[in-house]
Amino acid sequence: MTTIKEKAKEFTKVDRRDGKLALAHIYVAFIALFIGGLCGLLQVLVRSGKFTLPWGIGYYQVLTVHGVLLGLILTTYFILGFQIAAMSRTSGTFTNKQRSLGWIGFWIMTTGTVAAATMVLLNEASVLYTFYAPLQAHWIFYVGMALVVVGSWIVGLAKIMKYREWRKVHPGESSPLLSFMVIVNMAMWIICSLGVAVEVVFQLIPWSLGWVDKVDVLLSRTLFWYFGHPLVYFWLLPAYMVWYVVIPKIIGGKIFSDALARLSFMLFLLFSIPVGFHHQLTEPGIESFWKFLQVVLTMMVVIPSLLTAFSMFATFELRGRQLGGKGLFGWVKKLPWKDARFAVPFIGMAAFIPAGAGGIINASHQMNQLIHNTIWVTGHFHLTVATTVVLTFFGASYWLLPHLTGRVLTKQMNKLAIIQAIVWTVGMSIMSGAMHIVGLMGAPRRSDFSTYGGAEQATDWIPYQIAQAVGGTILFVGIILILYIVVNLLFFAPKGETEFPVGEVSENAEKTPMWLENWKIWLTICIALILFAYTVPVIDMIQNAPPGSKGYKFW
Ligand code: HAS
Ligand code: CU
Repeated sequence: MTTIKEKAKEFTKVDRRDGKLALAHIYVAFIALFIGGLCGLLQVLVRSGKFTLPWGIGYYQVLTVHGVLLGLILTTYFILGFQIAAMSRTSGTFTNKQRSLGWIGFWIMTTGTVAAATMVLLNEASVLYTFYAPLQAHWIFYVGMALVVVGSWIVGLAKIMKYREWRKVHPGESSPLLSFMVIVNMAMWIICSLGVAVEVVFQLIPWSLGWVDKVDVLLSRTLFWYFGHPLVYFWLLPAYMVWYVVIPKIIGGKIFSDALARLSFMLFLLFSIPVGFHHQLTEPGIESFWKFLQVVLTMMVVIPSLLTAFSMFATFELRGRQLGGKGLFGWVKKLPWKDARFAVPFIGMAAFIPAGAGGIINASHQMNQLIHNTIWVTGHFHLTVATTVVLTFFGASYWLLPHLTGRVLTKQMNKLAIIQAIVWTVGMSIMSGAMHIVGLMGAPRRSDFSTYGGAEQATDWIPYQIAQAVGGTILFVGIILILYIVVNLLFFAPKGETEFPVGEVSENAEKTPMWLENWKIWLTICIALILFAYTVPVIDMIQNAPPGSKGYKFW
């Protein structure tokens, strides 16, 4: 029987057909980055008070395009593409049947994306990326969103089939770490997106078609956040895959512990779903006990991030000392700072320290009263998803794209990639910093420019809004730079072979216990926790539901 190590060697070169499927997803992701990024620039300019949108384009229309394309489309497509490459690399080439499923899913998603985007562009769906009821979009927007979800399930099914096939051929062995992580990531996505699918199919579509005139707002938001919180971990886990599995190889070190990595992924699966109420702490109609319970579970989901921080530091320190780093911090200097594949995701990791701290503030019930619905929250998620996750995805693109296209990253592009990350960091620090501060001063999120009739408090916000515009403009320069590098890697970089780096586990690590991969146990606990956190409050919501709300179109 071939060992995992030998297997991994066999697949350093991507199967062209798998590569094409992965690339198709990645193309859509970067097109979304371009359009979504442009909208971001327009927003910060509008909010500075110095710019008005031309041709009757609405602020909320632009904000919807920005949120949907960057939060939902860029992320989902990049992740699915990355996962396809990761499965193909660590578990072997997809079978024709699995790959066909992948393509079917891709086209369903893409049809949905185009349908939803068209409705937003026609100004029929300016409901933002959370599509909160009672704002009501055109039904085609909701159908489009449903298709994106269904398509992603089919792509996920292809990966699950691949994983099962590997396990069948290798009974009694732990699956390749990266494949295992892909499956946890997908399981989380499938379980949580059931919530938004129920919301869209049973509540929003019939209501927007006029089959029913009222919608239960609280229930719809609860279903949304049952999905919306694990959604953010669906974005984060692929970044963690890069940190745990790829970065050790890039720096020439070893994975600190296979078991610890698996444990942290399983903890994410358990604790990232039953916590949606931390987005609804200020909403009436949910008894405080259930909010408290979900806040406790939210604090539990911090643990696997702390495990990750510990294990990344350990990997870095071990490698730095191996290279001769002395003293308490001498090893830091030994890390490959000039290699964009390491330096760019590292900035992402560093950003996660303040980003995560902000998250803990948000989740604390009392402090949430201060920041909820202020632009502090926008500052928080631009550090988490738009810095930690996105910079890790950019860093991964520098080997993933050439790996898939049969090209290499040149020295100049590597340099430009580091400049890109610095531009991003500067722009984001200014923009997100201003958002955090002015959020504490009460400035609202999801809001067009207004002086509120010259109210003193509102005038105090304006300098920060100008700072946001400065930061946002610098970020847009960052978007141009990354797109330049991406186009180079896709079409112009010199031909050659680039490896998909997959680290080996340290010899000192304990052997991975098999129970870490016992899906029966984990899925049972996962479902039990969801039922525990949601059953009573949801029954309560349905039984004591107010009459419901008609739809509103404020744009
Ligand atoms: Fe959050 C709102 C709580 C993490 C994204 N969050 C949002 C929204 C988004 C988002 C998009 O409880 C807005 C949704 C909307 O539109 O309304 N969040 C948390 C908590 C965490 C957290 C407790 N969020 C994330 C991540 C996201 C994300 C990750 C995307 C990827 N968030 C909230 C709450 C709200 C919220 C409330 C609602 C607010 C409201 O009222 O509306 C935690 O998971 C964070 C734990 C992380 C840490 C950091 C560990 C550090 C690590 C770095 C290691 C680095 C190393 C390198 C070793 C404690 C792993 C060394 C570096 C050196 C510099 C030396
Ligand atoms: Cu959350």
